[in-house]
Amino acid sequence: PTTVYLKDYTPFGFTLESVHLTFDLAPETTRVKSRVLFRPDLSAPGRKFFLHGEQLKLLSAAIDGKPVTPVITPEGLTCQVPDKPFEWTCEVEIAPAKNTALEGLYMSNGMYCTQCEAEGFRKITYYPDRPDVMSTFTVRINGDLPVLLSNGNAEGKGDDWAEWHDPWPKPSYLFALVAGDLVAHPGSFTTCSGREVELNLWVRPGDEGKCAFGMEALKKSMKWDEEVYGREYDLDIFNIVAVDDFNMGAMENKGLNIFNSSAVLASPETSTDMNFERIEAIIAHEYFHNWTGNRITCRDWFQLCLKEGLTVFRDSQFTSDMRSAAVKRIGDVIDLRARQFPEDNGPLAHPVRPESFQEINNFYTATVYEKGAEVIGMLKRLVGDEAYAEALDLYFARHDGQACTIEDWLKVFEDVTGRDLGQFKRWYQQAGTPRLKVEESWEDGTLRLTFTQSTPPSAATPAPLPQVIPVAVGLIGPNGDELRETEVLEMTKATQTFEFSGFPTRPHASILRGFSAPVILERDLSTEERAFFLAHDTDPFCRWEAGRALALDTLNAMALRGAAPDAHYLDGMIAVLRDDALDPAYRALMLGLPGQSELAAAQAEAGHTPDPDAIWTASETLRQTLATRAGDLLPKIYAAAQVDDPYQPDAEQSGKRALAGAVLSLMSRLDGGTTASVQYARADNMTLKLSALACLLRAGKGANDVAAFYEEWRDDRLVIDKWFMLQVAEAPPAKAVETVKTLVQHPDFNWKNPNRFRAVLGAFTGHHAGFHRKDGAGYELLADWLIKLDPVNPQTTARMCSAFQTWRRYDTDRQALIRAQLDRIAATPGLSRDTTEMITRIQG
Ligand code: DPP
Ligand code: ZN
Repeated sequence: PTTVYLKDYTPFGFTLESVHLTFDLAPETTRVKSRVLFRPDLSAPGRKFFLHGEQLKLLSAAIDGKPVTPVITPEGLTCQVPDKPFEWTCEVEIAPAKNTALEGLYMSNGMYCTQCEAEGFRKITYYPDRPDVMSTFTVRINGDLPVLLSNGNAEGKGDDWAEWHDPWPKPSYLFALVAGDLVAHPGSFTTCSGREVELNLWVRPGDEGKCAFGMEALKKSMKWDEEVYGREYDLDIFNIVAVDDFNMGAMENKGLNIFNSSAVLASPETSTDMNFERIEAIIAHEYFHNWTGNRITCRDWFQLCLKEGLTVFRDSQFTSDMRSAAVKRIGDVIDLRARQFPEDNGPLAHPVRPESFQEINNFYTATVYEKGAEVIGMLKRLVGDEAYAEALDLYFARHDGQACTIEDWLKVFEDVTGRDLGQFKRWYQQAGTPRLKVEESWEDGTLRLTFTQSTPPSAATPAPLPQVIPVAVGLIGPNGDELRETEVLEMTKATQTFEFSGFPTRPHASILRGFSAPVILERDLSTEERAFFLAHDTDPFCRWEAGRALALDTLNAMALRGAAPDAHYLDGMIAVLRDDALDPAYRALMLGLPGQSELAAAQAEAGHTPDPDAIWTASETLRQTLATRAGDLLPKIYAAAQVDDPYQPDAEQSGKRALAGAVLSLMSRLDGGTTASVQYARADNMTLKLSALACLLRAGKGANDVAAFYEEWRDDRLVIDKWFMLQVAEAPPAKAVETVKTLVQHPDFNWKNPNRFRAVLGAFTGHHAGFHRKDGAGYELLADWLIKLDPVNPQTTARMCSAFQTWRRYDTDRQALIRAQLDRIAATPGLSRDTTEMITRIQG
């Protein structure tokens, strides 16, 4: 496979004046005609007329009406073209019904749909399929189907055709087409300048009742982007379509967003509070792309974080405004540590802006998205809110309609603030999570904090240099009072000391408030000191973090040395449980334990070899001990956290249900599931149903309810995904492999559907002790399924390979077992480029 490098970027050498496409839809023989006006850029002498195209049957091609015979390779075609503007026409045939990879034009439940990001358009027709080539599109769809959609505004339609025109120049990855038997949930939005926009959420008949929440989320997003970023919508119509077979969450195609149905359809009976929150965020995310991604796009795919980091940052601001900022921040940190840290500290480590790739689909990663968003958060913290707003205004004004780079992005901040962001740019260029060590000293009324940063070298970044690290620090007195305003220390060197003077007694330093930088903080604190922060820190993140650190320490001591559960942790949690003044959602987060994979990472970081069974046992023991200690307290808190009002998926009610769920899971360890049974029987919403069913399964009592649940919901794909997922997640470690082996025999295990595949195999890779079974049966099972899925859907296969990325953490026996599976996958004849690249990188 060939490797593409950032440094090799060259412009296309032709401008596209316009694009006309005509689709004659048929499942196995769709015809696509294209007519494109090319104008050669005469100042680009080395220009080469190369059009991408894969798996296409070329029927005819012509330049200015004269037939031509291009040279065709598996990647595309080349052709002699004139040194003056010309019209390229061609016709190809494709087979959407045979497209199981779900890239390009494919079919899902009898409906035609597309996914073109990153490089799917080349499976639709021959075209310069690169994000820096932008043009206006006019699309004619011929097909005998009730609904025919494409980007932009509707130009006309008849019984079996429709025409669409998108006036905004766009790259091909934002092209979309949808055709099928769909119904609309309609809505409308009046923009800040008074334009009426028609809104539609298109779904399959039967799903009409699951649209209202998504539609409201869309309107809120449109309003928020006007108010906070000054961004107005720019077409007469905005369509969202729900699709069951989709590799990702959703896609921001201009004026025609396509969503995985799991990321848009919701109702109280079928969706959990977490589903609702995620849907609200994804709708916002895709909508926000209209400006950060579509109006201003990426010059090449190395710049993916330009649109994704910024858009994730924007959607997290939106969620913070709609719900609780503290809860959102903590949730984001949990997610970053669970998904991005392992990537950044293993064989798949890459910079936020990678410098090479073989398959770009493999770089839609937590590093590009979530670390990319963290980098923007740091930038905002460093320059301040006002300068951030000014820089964004300049970014939109200066680059509207362009395909840009990280250099363009940083330049607007430099121009607005006069700062040199040369060193800050390393956040985009260097892989690896910086370790930030802090040492404290106290003398004559002065507290000195000495920070030392170091980033472990990786294949992607063999010699990391010091980065700019904003460290938010607060100082707290012995009673918990704030002694001074939180200050953002700006660390730029490898080692740096900051002084705080004039205190009669030694203050407590609350460090990395709000998780002000995506680093691993190394700080030797006594258990007493952590307990102090857990009780007194006024920064919600640091307070939560203190509890987390206590949990981590005690779990590691239990797993590694057979220690008893730490009293400070238990006392601290009892105090949290009792503290009615705390937001229930926050209390629920406090009660959560670090993930078992996170514990394994922490042990490996400290030079130990993690034992998945010991980690599982320690986690169970600690939960059981906390439940016993809390005892009588639990039913009272559970009762207080009940919601009497009709179900709403808002922050307030969700927070109460989250707390009730956390408490129920403790109670079930004492009452054997009695309370959970009652909750399960009474629940009128999926959040309460699922939290109860999980407790019953853990108590070994859920078999009948699981069977009844299936009968009740067998016609609802999204609920059945949950049914599969829950059984895997709640299986005891020794039974996880067998549970998966049984579930894949189920007639509803449609493994070609990415959601269903992930519900079973994805949940399995998240079951730390089950997946890492000592005899390697888990590794073999996953490898079997990856080998089976790869020829059908390389993208989803490649993504799931990352379950193996942490293999060097474990003992030599497990390493050998995993290595054998990696070798077996790598040796599979015809393995896709996607999976080959992932496995090769993981092998290291
Ligand atoms: N561009 C898409 C998104 O992140 C990727 N599927 O929203
Ligand atoms: Zn995105």
